[in-house]
Amino acid sequence: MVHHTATSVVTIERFIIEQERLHPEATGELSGILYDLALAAKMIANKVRRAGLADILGATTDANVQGEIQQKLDVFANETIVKAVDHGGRLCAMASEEVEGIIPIPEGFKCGKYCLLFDPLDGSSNIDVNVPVGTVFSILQKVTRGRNGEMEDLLQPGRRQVAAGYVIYGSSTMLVYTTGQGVHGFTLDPTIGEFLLSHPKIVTPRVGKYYSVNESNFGRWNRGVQAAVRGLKGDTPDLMPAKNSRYIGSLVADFHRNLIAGGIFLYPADSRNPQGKLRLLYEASPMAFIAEQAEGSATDGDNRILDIIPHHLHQRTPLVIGSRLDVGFVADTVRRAAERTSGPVVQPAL
Ligand code: FDP
Repeated sequence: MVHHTATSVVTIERFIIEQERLHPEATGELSGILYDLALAAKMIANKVRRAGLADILGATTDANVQGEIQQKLDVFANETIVKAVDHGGRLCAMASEEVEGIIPIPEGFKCGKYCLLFDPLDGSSNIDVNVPVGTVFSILQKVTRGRNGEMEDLLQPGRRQVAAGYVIYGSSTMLVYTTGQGVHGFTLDPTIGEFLLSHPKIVTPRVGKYYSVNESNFGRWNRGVQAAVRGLKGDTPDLMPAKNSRYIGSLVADFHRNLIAGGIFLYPADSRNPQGKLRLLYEASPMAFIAEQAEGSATDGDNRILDIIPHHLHQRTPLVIGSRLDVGFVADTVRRAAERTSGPVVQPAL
């Protein structure tokens, strides 16, 4: 990694170029996708910031593929990202949380060797109330041989990601990403329109201050999850010191806070959401890559998130993610409870 002095101003462009130089075999295609995403992020940030002023709020008539009401800003964010990346000749297929099937590269444009999966505006139920929202992205390398990317290219386990990141549209706009060389965060300086390196080499604390979970689901969780959350609140102080609670209900914001300050985010399965609520490919997998690169971890309770083999684009998964020892505590507690009710479980705890 290139070392910068505390006073040097490093734009995201310069940082990406410097990282690319560390890989003589790099063709610059991945860097190109990251630039394009940074541009899309600036355009979305601009719109999100004016959301309360412009007449853009309110639901469109389409219900998206998840059956939720789609906000107009989701549609804008989705189109902005597709238009920013579809013509660059670097991608062969895309998939979005807002779109049911594969988003192909339009005829007439070159196809490249990467696939992009993204959640254009996560936490969108929060837009109306001025709570941070985010964009999440994941980049995979194509494995099939034809011109166009196929489902097989998109349905790869998270450990094959070549890059992942998110943008948080909060009190400031930040872009945080990894290409497998640590996690780096950039803050948008709105006066010059550039993302500047503000958080090089983010390492999340091994034990966090916070736990983040929607506790209104408590009565719908299994006993193991209930015991784990009680433990996070201080029920088993010899195993886990009590934590403070923070829950925004916007994954990117909850994850980002815990990444920096240390903490654990959980969205377990419950009786209403037996597979959990969050999407494996657009949310859990990219966040898990970032968490692991920051020395944290991510599990569905039994399996490392990055090892789960996806079967369909919009698959959901339970998610426990964040500081390594906290995630281990939850996985152990859930596993012990499962053993008590149904005999030993084969998967090792994290
Ligand atoms: P939202 O429904 O607002 O789009 O992925 C969906 C998500 O937000 C996440 O951002 C967030 O972490 C979670 O759902 C919140 O769900 P609950 O409202 O059930 O807590």
